[in-house]
Amino acid sequence: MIFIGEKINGMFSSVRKAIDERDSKFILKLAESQLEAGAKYLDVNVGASDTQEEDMKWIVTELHQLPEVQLAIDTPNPSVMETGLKLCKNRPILNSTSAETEKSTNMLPLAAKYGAQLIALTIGDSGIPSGAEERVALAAAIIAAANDYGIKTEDVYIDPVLLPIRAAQGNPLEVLQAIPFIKELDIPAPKTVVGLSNISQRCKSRSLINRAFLAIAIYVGLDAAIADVLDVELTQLTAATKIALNQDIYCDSFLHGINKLNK
Ligand code: THG
Repeated sequence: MIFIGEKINGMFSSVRKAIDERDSKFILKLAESQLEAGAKYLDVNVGASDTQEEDMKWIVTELHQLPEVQLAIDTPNPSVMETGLKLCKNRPILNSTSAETEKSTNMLPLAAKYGAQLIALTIGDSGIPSGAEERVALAAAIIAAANDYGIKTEDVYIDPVLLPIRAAQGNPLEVLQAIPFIKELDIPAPKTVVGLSNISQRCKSRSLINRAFLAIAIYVGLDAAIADVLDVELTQLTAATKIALNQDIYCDSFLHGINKLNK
């Protein structure tokens, strides 16, 4: 499982405050703790304020105090996106484009120009589809469009749009059913990703819902998750799930680790 740490997001009031106050110490600590907890990439979303361009410039520059850091620049604004991508020293991820005409026209050239990997949502000009089949069809269209810009299929992460279970009870199952078909669309396969914490927004027992979904998603072939990597049991669950699926032939040491944790 490729983890993309979700915490550098203006949606969190503490992060919003740190961005406004240019508190680089807070941001760097949050970045480092996510990397230590197993994040390969950090999602960076400064929100949609009047200062978003300057905010993106500041935060991406500060995050490079960690020289190896790999960022997923998360904004719907093409100009803010370019500002972020331009400052990335290590290969970035563009988060996100979609199958919407305007999104592909604006975002795909940026991914190509900066050699970025791509997260693409299965949203079309008529919105977010309700079913798995339409998600797969939109994923196919996205891959074809990305390939036209010279972006390789294996550099595309298809995001089948996980919604809060409170708002759309049938959504998670449609997402799970779409994943294996998306993986079949090309050889080599595209990758798949979800915004995991979306599912439990405005729910109690959030981490439990996140974990339950992730275990099943691993079974159907999910490659990556934008997730709360500071939830230790969530990241441990990926190893435990691999054991359950017989995907880890050297599981003894991990089982031993679990025993220790449970003491
Ligand atoms: N797909 C892609 N990118 C994404 C998402 C996605 N980026 C953003 C989001 N979804 C994934 N990241 C988060 C980050 C935080 C939360 C959910 C998803 C979250 N935040 C708390 C809340 O809303 O309750 C904030 C609470 C607080 O203020 O402290 O749950 O799907 N490609």
